[in-house]
Amino acid sequence: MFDKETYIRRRAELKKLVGNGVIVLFGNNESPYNSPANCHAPMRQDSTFLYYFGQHRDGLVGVIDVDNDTEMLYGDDIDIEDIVWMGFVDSVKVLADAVGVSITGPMKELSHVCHEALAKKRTIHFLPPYRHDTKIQIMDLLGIHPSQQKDAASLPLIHAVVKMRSTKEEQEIAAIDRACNIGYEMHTTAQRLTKAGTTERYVGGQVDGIARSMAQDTSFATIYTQHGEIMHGNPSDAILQDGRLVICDAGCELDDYCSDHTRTMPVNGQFTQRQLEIYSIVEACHDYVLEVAKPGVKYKEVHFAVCRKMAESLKEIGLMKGDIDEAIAAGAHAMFLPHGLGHMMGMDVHDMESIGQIYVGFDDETRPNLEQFGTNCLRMGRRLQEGFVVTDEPGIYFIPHLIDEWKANGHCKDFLNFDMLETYKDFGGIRIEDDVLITNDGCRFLGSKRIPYHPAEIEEIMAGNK
Ligand SMILES: [Mn+2]
Repeated sequence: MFDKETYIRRRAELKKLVGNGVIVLFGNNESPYNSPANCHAPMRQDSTFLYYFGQHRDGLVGVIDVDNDTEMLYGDDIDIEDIVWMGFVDSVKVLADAVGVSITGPMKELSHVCHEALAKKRTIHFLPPYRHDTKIQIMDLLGIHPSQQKDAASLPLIHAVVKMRSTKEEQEIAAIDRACNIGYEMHTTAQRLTKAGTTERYVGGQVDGIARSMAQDTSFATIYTQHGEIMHGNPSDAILQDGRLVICDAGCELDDYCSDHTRTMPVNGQFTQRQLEIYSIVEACHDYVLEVAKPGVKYKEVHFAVCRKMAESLKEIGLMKGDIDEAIAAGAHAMFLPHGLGHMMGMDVHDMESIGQIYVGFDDETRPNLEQFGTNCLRMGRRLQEGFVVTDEPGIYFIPHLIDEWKANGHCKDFLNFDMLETYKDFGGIRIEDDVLITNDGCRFLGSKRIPYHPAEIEEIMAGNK
């Protein structure tokens, strides 16, 4: 949590941007796992609530009355039974004071505030909810059915929050740098434990353990799999096999900020020539982003510059053919790279995704392409600005079902060598991912420690894995 002034300043700025009405920001509640008392731990607070109200306790709602220039924090104080089971928790008044809010009240007062505002036909701004308990809360408070809440969410509030959270403050960048250094510990642990005979689940669990012991938690469900061609392949009971590649895509949350890195390594610690050939293309694409990403450039353009570079290299080794510009226009590269180059990152690993990707990654000038396979997965397309944090995560995957489907219907047959693709069906996939800060004249990787990703470095750190 930052100092009181941070939250006071942010709420003042939000008031200016939204202009009028009543802003209601819902904190999260505990999330039951398999019974009301057995909840996911640690509790995950809503990021936007944290951004403006800083407090981690469950059951809080922040209200900013723009017209009357007042700010309130609502929540019920805990009772002695809660204290017996969970220990003492500061009163809502104390929590509010720590973030510069002077008016507090129990939850029933919030419903009076909402009903009064509704009766006076004032605008009540809220963000699209993503948890079902919050949807019920909004229905009770504002009378809007959950199926209509996404459409009823406030566009002025959405735009204001996205504008503010997209540009990271110095103290936020410092937090992400620290989170990335824990990411270094997570990934080098995976690199040291990966060897034939152990299981995906074992290594994945150790990686999670680092996040939980050195940070708050993982920032998403860890991906650690020999089936790198499955984008979100979580660890299974599969035994690591000599000769295969394994992808590790994992990050942590530390001081409420995320890391998100991916590394790909050979199970036995030594790349084969065939693996190295594909790996070197992904590595060059990953590094190329450092040369082209800077303020004023659209991230969509960076994505396509990477796709072009990748396609040229794939043509050199015979997997692609024909005119590269035509191949990219037809979407042939999505056979290998079916996702976007990256996404915003910050308090959420896919920053602000719950608010709506269309508002986070796109704007009036840069619209998404929802028609073309692969291109429709871009999460970030708009012009970069100083202070943005995005991921740089190119990959090359060989997805057997996709190869079969495109081969059967002849999709992009002028640009793909299906006979050669047939021989790569057992290859898996490769992705390399780092987190990038856009600076005033270019960009830099976040985190002071680089997780090994050049082939010689990976082979070196894995040399002792016996
Ligand atoms: Mn990512």
